[in-house]
Amino acid sequence: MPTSSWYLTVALGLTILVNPTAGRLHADLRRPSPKQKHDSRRDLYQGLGQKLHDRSFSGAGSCHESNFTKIQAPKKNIWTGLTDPEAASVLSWLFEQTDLNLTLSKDAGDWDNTVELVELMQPNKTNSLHFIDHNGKEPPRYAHVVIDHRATVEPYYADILIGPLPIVNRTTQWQPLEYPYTRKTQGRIRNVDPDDTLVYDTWLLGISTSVADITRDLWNATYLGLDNDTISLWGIDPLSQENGHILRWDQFWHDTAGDFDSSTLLPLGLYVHSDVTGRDASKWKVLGWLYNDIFYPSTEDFRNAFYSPGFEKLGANSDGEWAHTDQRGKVLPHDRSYPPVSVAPSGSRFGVDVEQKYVEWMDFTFYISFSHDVGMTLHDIRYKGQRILYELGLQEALAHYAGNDPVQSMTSYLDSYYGFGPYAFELAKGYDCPSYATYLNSTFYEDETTHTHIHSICLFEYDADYPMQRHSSSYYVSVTKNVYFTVRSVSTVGNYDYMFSYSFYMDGSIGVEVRASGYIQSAYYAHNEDFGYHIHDALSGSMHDHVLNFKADFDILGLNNTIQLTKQIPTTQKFAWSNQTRNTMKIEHSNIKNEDESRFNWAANSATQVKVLNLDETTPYGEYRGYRILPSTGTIHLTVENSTNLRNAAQWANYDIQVTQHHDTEPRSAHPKNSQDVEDPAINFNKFFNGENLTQQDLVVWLNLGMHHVPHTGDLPNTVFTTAHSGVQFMPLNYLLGDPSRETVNMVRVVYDDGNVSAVHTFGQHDDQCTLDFTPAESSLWDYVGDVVVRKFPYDPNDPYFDTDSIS
Ligand SMILES: *[C@@H]1O[C@H](CO)[C@@H](O)[C@H](O)[C@H]1NC(C)=O
Ligand SMILES: *[C@@H]1O[C@H](CO)[C@@H](O)[C@H](O)[C@H]1NC(C)=O
Ligand SMILES: *[C@@H]1O[C@H](CO)[C@@H](O)[C@H](O)[C@H]1NC(C)=O
Ligand SMILES: *[C@@H]1O[C@H](CO)[C@@H](O)[C@H](O)[C@H]1NC(C)=O
Ligand SMILES: *[C@@H]1O[C@H](CO)[C@@H](O)[C@H](O)[C@H]1NC(C)=O
Ligand SMILES: *[C@@H]1O[C@H](CO)[C@@H](O)[C@H](O)[C@H]1NC(C)=O
Ligand SMILES: *[C@@H]1O[C@H](CO)[C@@H](O)[C@H](O)[C@H]1NC(C)=O
Ligand SMILES: *[C@@H]1O[C@H](CO)[C@@H](O)[C@H](O)[C@H]1NC(C)=O
Ligand SMILES: *[C@@H]1O[C@H](CO)[C@@H](O)[C@H](O)[C@H]1NC(C)=O
Ligand SMILES: *[C@@H]1O[C@H](CO)[C@@H](O)[C@H](O)[C@H]1NC(C)=O
Ligand SMILES: *[C@@H]1O[C@H](CO)[C@@H](O)[C@H](O)[C@H]1NC(C)=O
Ligand SMILES: *[C@@H]1O[C@H](CO)[C@@H](O)[C@H](O)[C@H]1NC(C)=O
Ligand SMILES: [Cu+2]
Repeated sequence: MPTSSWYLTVALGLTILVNPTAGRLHADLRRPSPKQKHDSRRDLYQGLGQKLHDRSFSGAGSCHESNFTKIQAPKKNIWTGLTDPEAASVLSWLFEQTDLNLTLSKDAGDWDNTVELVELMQPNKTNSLHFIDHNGKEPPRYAHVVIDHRATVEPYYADILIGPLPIVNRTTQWQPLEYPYTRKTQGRIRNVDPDDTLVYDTWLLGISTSVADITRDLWNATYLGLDNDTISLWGIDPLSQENGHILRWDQFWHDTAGDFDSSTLLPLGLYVHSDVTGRDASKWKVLGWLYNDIFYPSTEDFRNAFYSPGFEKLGANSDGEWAHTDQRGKVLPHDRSYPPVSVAPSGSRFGVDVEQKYVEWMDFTFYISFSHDVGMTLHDIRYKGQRILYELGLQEALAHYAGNDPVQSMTSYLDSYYGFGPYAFELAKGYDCPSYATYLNSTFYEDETTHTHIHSICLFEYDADYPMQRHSSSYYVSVTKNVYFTVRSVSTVGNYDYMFSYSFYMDGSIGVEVRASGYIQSAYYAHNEDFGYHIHDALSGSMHDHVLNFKADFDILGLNNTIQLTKQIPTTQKFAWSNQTRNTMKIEHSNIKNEDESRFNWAANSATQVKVLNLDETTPYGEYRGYRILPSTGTIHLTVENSTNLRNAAQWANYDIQVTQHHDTEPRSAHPKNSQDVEDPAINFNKFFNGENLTQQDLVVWLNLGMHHVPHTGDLPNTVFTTAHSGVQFMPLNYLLGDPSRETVNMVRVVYDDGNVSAVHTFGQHDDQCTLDFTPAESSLWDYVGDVVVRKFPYDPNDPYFDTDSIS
């Protein structure tokens, strides 16, 4: 752990890059300019920019990394979670309801009812706008509770609502939560996989024990439930639902042999099929085996074939350095020296209300919420005081695999089932985000406790490695720094790490990006060259599509918005000034009128601009004001048509862009339990499209990010964020009368003549000099922690941390 510090003298102002290995860096960057009259801020659009707050950020005059400025949110954050006492009161009330017949999670077995989730029900937009825009009263608060009903032969999940809060013992009642779902079933969704972990384990152990002689022969390994087992048996999740049957396909995998999470790289190519319909395990059946692309309808058939002459035994995938992420190979030139790092010499240049999770950076403001299913969501995103987006956040992430083997072919993870909230762990300072970033905690509910993931959301400014503007001429050069602001969280759902970044720019644009890293789920390489590359001994980089759906509820200068498409098209026409026809191009505008035409893809050759406009708001030149949506780093929709795995569970995945009229009854494009009933899921996104008017209406744009992932040797040991990324941008289009980034002082104009500089305009940037104490970030990683668990039932408000022994 490095302990030394570097001191450097810098001019106050921005986040700057320093190279600590360069030792002391004396930075006398700016010559005083003759006159600095150019720093008056003015709004580019009359009447647009009511300032929300007087910005008096700390940091001026001092030179040290410091915390954000503490500010007070203009309104309460009505989207953030329940308070500790609220959650505790809901739980204690729930356990008093005899009709729910609940058992504490820690005491519960497979045949008990448990509380799976207690969370704030996000308020309806209609009610919220009343509060945030019209000084109306705060929307009523309800708790959304999910009960896992397993004390029955037909297990199901029940979404229920409890409220309004606070709980009043005599009058509070629970009601089924039904209105956000397209399928009306009293909030009930069947549970095809009722968490009978022990029962399933016993079942799989029985199977693997029955072929222990074969696994020993093939791999010198057995799965017998002993400490020295070196293989395991697992497969598709959730289980397959066919004609009323619940079916498993499982494969043998080598266990990791080292300290790394490499098991998804170690498939062994022997698959077993079983029917596990119903909760009576004595009725379950093995339906067959698959090895080397040959199907054997029974264990006996497989055994007979295995011991017959000529049976072909295939190779194995085994753990090793190739599957481990630590440094290996020769150290590259200069690589042991400290690489450049970014520091914030004036401290953080933004304001945060930590309690309300409200953030203010330059002319942007927004609220943050965090939920079990989808992790971080941003709310009421405003620019220059005007809302741009009511809500921006992840809805669901799909990883749809394919292959000639049943485990790959039948795998389509819908990750909100596991939740992005529980897997958003602490960020590694100096690696996931700059060390000077502001870190916020996130909390989520599990087993009558609230878990806190410390420092799992980060906020930071960064100076891009390219300026946002420049121009040089024979007599001056003008250049503007590209300083942007990012809010980020990372969720590791199983083998994969998704990094979500929302970025805000000086030109008024907003970026949404997702990156993927972690271990791929690989396949055994046997006769499957059509479904992936051969990447190691007997390993296929199993092809799959990642599709991540985002909700972007735009409100451009009010609720009434219209989607206009502006197409660039080739044309042949004559003009007044010539009798010759000319082959050239022009633009053509069209509006999306209704939901019958509102599902589409990015045009080939990027020929079509997609814009959210307010047709009642024009510039003085008569152009509609709005924001454009554009892909920034490649986006996709699902390759598979009418997926056999998904049926109706992810109909949002089929197009790049889909637009609907906003309804309080359609807050989400997916339900986390859609995988439990793929034919008739709780939310079938197709049902959102019923021809409704989209002209000057409250619109929601549903956007897909993602990538077609065909892992290659470069995905070993881990997929890398550099290329596994996807993003969209929202940019002001005819929204203001000019580029708002002219307001920043972090620009320079150097005036010269014949090679002689006559003026350096720095527009009132700090010219102070100071010494920065830079301590490498690694030291703080010794403080890295996991969950902090607060028990809510039984609840003791005076001793909220008594359960700290369960810090994991
Ligand atoms: C920021 O605040 C935290 C606690 O409020 C404190 O521990 C930390 O030292 C502060 N960091 C800086 C750089 O001021
Ligand atoms: C409801 O009433 C019961 C019995 O009077 C009491 O023990 C409990 O604390 C009350 N619950 C709440 C949430 O007020
Ligand atoms: C309540 O749940 C228990 C298991 O926790 C079960 O044995 C019992 O039958 C259930 N009672 C009712 C009325 O469903
Ligand atoms: C089989 O596995 C055992 C236990 O892991 C090991 O001691 C032995 O060397 C292995 N045999 C072969 C042939 O690899
Ligand atoms: C695994 O452990 C069991 C029980 O302790 C023992 O009988 C067996 O020999 C061990 N197998 C190997 C390969 O070490
Ligand atoms: C995060 O949680 C830790 C531990 O509970 C607490 O000390 C810290 O103040 C929290 N930070 C924020 C920003 O809420
Ligand atoms: C939005 O349009 C509706 C009619 O569809 C109209 O009643 C309402 O006044 C409009 N709102 C604004 C802010 O213009
Ligand atoms: C086009 O042709 C007509 C007829 O020859 C001629 O009168 C006219 O001037 C021409 N126009 C131009 C722009 O050349
Ligand atoms: C999707 O596939 C199923 C099963 O083959 C079929 O019944 C259904 O009609 C298909 N739907 C569409 C829209 O093609
Ligand atoms: C939210 O909107 C739905 C659909 O209009 C309605 O059923 C529900 O009662 C509303 N909830 C509240 C708290 O107003
Ligand atoms: C759609 O709504 C707009 C705004 O309210 C209205 O002007 C237009 O007539 C409506 N279109 C149809 C087809 O009803
Ligand atoms: C630029 O500076 C040089 C060297 O001092 C001088 O000779 C030259 O005249 C200057 N040119 C102008 C345009 O001032
Ligand atoms: Cu992938």
